[in-house]
Amino acid sequence: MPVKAVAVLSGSAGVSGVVHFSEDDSGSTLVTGKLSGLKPGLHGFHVHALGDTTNGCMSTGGHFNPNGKEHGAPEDENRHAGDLGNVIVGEDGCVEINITDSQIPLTGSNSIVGRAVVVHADPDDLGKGGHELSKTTGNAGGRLACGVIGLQAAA
Ligand SMILES: [Cu+2]
Ligand SMILES: [Zn+2]
Repeated sequence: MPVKAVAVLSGSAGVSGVVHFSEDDSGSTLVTGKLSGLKPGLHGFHVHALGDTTNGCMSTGGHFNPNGKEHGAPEDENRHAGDLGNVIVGEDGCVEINITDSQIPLTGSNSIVGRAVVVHADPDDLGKGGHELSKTTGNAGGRLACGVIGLQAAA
């Protein structure tokens, strides 16, 4: 039976969404869902280390990084486990998410359950922007919305 999880995102300025996670037999996790209320274009999209929203998205910590790596692109060897790159928002302010990633399991010691998913104000430069924040956050700007990743009943 696949393990499933869900995060309900909320935040400032009417940004919201629901993101679903499903781990397959190979250990990869399928990430699907929809976000709305965003400015068209690229927005950084990450799993952050903590499921703590007591101070809004600010208290979700840094990017989930169990292996002590630098910030990077999803396809990079040297990346945080939580680095899911960018979502590309359309003119209607919405984006349908469809990502498969091997570093965000829902089981085991590196499980992302109980952590948070965050969407940012700006594009993630994937570690290559040359900014002082490129190697830690991708210089993706403010945290517009976030949600804690919680277990969901298996289908
Ligand atoms: Cu982030
Ligand atoms: Zn990162």
